[in-house]
Amino acid sequence: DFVINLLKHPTFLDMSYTTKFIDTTPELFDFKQRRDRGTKILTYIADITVNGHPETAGRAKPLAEAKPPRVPAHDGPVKPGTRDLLEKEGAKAVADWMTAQKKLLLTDTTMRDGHQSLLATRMRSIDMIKAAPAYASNLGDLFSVECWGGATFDVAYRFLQECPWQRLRDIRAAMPNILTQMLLRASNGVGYTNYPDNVVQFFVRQAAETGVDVFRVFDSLNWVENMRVAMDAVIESGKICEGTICYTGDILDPDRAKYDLKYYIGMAKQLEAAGAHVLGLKDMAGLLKPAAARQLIAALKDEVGIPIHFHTHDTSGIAGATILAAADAGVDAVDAAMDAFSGGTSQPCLGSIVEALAHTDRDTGLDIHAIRRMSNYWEAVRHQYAAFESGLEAPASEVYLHEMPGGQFTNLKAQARSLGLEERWHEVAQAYADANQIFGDIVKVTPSSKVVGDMALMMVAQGISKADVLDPAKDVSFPDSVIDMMRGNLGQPPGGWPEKIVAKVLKGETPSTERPGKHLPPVDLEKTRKDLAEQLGMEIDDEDLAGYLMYPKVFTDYATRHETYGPVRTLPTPVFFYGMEPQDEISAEIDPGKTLEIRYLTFGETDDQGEVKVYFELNGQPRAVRVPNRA
Ligand code: BTN
Ligand code: 3PY
Ligand code: ZN
Repeated sequence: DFVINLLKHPTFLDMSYTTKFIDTTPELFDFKQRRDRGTKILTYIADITVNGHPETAGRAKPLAEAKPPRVPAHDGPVKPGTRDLLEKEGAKAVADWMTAQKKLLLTDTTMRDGHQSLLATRMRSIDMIKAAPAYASNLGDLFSVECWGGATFDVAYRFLQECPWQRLRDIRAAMPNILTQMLLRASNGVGYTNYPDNVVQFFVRQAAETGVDVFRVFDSLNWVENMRVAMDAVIESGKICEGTICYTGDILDPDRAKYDLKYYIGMAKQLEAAGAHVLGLKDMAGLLKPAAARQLIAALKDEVGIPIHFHTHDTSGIAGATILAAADAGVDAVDAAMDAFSGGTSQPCLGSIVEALAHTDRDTGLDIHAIRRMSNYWEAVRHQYAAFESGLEAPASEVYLHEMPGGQFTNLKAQARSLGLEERWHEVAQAYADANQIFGDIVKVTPSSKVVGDMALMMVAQGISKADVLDPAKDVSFPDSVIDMMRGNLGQPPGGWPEKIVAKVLKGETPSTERPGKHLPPVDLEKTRKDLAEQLGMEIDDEDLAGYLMYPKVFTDYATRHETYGPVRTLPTPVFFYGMEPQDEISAEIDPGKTLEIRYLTFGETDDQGEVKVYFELNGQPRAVRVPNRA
């Protein structure tokens, strides 16, 4: 390629060529377009093998004797499931069917919240797509599989170098009978900020088309006004709209009267009136206690006509009891994670819920053997991600103090570590609770939880107390995310933002109290597509465009790296994170039916350019690639 570029170059053609020319004309090396995918993938493996993966450096390693994940046998027939009902009879029919079931319905969250809450969202698509056919054959009685949205979207592009849309499309194709489910942050899409209405609509339409069946839609301040655009878009797409309440506080505690039973019933009615097919109850931190669940679920069942789907986290260790209380009180569906991805900051244990309800009138009807076999697969998968374990070592009642979402917990702990505050974690927890009170006691879930986390870290790092923050005479410089939230850019919490803190943060600037999307001008989608296509020199389809609209820089960085490294999503997880050992051989299916057989041989000396030559066999042919030695 280099030679061809050189020969075709005008300078060479007109004979003004000198050797210096090669050094001063970097575009000669611009043969990315022409490099085949095999070479690109070898370049990636070579780089990781020589230099290591930056994200696993210095972290725990999978045990050498760990067994590779084996997908359970799945040669039985794929029985019609909830997805078939949606396709044939529509969203309302699914909701009515849910209400009519005596059994407790179950959603498996392993492919989304499970790994988001335990492994910093790092599970790769290949590990999910391999499992999907076994779900289709063996676990066709699940209500749904949560496998998309939340933090998984940007982590896929940003850290895993893969396309989240392709993940969704492949899971959908391999698991045609079970509803796929996503978590959508309403006007915040799958990002951390409010987007213009037409961006939210475009994103929802595309997600529905690529393969999402159930959209769990929530707002990070429980502001229904800010959920309508997303909810309407879901309803219009024909998919299932799960309008969702985020649970915070404690309905049994008279000191937390802001979020009492009346508050939740009021919100549930608003969501039902807004057209939700299902009512989601999202307890993102795991704060709903068993006795409170009994009251809340019973009251909601009395007051709304749509089925209720409950989601919680087991940070406290007591979430299983809450699930059973909710089941007793008549909840229609609950979320759980496969055993190996359950507990702690994740969801409670799916297999144990199935066992606990067996032979009762809420018997789930799920096959416990199939669950155990599936969980054995997930157990082996989890071992491959040892570098991302960030463990809560034991249940923690401290969650009732700080109220951090399970999905944020490990992330905030990592941020605290990077600021040198890991030893002071309990102070961070207290500061998080204080920051919540400073903002008037708000719902804390992405993105509002991130703002509270930023504030808490700032307070601990700088030794600033809640009293300091509230003292008008004391100068405090606030994190940007706090300023943004006080401006009204995430929306309004119940009762509005406390005036004093708004005045202090904004120094007299007037905040907005209107729906942020009302004032964001629509994005010119076709112009954006055209500009991006020019910038990247590639075609931009609707999925790419939707990804770019959510995360412009994350998307363009991904696309640029993709040009260099190719379809690395097809690599086995250990190779993706650790490279290969001499004589290792792997296969990577880069297209259906097109498989690369890759054997790694060795690498050479580092040359005076700081590069090493790395030797492989690709489909039996010797191949070498050069990569920089940064090790
Ligand atoms: C929350 O803030 O409530 C959830 C946060 C989840 C953040 C994920 S974790 C990995 C990745 N890295 C980030 O900085 N954000 C996402
Ligand atoms: C997310 O938005 O990613 C969450 O998991 C919130 O709980
Ligand atoms: Zn969750």
